[in-house]
Amino acid sequence: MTPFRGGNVQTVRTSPFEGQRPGTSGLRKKTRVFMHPGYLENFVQSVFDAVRGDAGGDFGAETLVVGGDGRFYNREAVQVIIRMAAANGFRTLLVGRAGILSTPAVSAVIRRRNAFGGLVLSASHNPGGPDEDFGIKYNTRNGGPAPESVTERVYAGTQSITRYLTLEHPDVDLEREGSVRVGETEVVRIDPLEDYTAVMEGLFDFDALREYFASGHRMLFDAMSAVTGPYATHLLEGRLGARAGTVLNGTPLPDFGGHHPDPNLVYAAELVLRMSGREAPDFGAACDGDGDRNLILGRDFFVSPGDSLAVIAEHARDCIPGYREGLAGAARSMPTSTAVDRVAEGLGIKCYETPTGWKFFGNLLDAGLATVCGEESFGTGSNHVREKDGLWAVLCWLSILAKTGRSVEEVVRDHWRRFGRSYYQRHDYEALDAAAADEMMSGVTESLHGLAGTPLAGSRVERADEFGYTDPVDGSTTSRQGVRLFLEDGSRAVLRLSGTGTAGATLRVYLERYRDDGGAGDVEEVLGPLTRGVREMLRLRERFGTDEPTVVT
Ligand code: G16
Repeated sequence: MTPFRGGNVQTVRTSPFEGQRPGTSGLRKKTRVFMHPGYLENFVQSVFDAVRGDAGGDFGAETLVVGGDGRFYNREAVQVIIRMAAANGFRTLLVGRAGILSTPAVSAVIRRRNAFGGLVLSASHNPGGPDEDFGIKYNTRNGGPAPESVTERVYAGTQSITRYLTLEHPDVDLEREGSVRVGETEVVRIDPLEDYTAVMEGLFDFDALREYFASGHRMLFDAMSAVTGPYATHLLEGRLGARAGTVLNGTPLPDFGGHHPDPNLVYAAELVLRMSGREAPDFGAACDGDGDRNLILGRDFFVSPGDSLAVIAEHARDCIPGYREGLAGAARSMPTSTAVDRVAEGLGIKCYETPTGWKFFGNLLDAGLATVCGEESFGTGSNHVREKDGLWAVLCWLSILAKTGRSVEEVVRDHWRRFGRSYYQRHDYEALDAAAADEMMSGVTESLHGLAGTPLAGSRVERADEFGYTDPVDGSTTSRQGVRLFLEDGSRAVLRLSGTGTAGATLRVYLERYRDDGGAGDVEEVLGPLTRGVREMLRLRERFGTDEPTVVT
């Protein structure tokens, strides 16, 4: 088999690097690790080798999509990939102009243009820069992140790689749109906004949203100096007529302006401040580095991701034309609040519970079992693409506000009155000593069988287990996806180690307590006993010197 065409293909000898196993969402490392000669090349070649069989042994009829969130090293990585994709024999390469494509836009391009797959260059919400983070992820033909069966093949490849293929070719000018030839491959630099905008137009009533802004409503959208800047400016200010200045930090910068492009209450503090007070706009939102996460705010009001998912599911059919047929089902990751479960029950549809990682929604969406899905990590999406989609969530909320005539806070309070409220928080303990964190998790896991009946947080543990998942579509199984403690009073605590960090270990503690009280309680108070109980049980202060989390969301 000779999978490559073209005359000047070079076969470069290489040897494996440690630690190229993709995590929750692709390979994420410090940028300097990626800049090490051969590091990116080894991974990309391992992806191509892992999926060449799915193309019938030859990429000669296939299209690959490439784009990233514009962070430091994005452009250089795109040039490396162009040469390697050409050497590996792809017929066509679709590259976002300036190397830019948001993560949901990559998914939209793959699906609309019937591509074989795509490479997304991003470390998502992690900071960017030479001393910060970089990442790469492979998406398959359905537009979604590769399932574990593929990522494990990629990893195996990285462990035995001996060569990668590239071409001698000067850098392609990424600033222009249009076609150029690299070897025998046609490289097409596309408008990063076109496919994504078309997908949004197919779902939302742009006239109704224009009317919302025309009638004087104001919003602020914080692009966090990351990839959604151009998308939001085009859609919100350009197409929907939101006033100029609606989009804050709208120019993608290689270091995100030195900020952490993670749309939560800590890192989007500037937006949170501007959304406070009686003069604040009606609606506030932010997206992360690569545009798949979202933060939703009202005036002096934060919508937790679990509530946002539940509210979108509740109103989709009545407020958004793309869902007027109703939802086939809903899905959430296991640690996500159970608020959406109650909406699903009310709608008479099924709600699936998956492991953390958007890739686990792919089969449910492909099989038509779920229409909307979401995660506590500020991710919401639907079957329109196979990634979570930050601006989609923003347009969902705008549609709900426009159609109901209610404020963000009113919409959420109505929801709590109808369904009750899942009081919810996630506590992150970042940059812990990895060995100590592993030891703690192993200890907890070993003690699970003896926990039932023990007192915790003024209640008692009813049952404790480690979450495992069997995919209802292909029967694949995934184990060790987090420890769950269910209390007799209906509260729940979940513990897991993050799969997206790049330094040490990050412990995530997810706390939830459901109350059918109209939502009037204070979240800190309602969760206080559970918070203290879990910290004591884990002996966090003793192990790590503090039991105060780095970030609370
Ligand atoms: C990724 C995944 C999400 C996951 C999140 C957090 O998001 O796509 O599915 O919920 O990481 O994962 P962890 O808790 O393992 O750190 P993103 O936005 O970083 O691509």
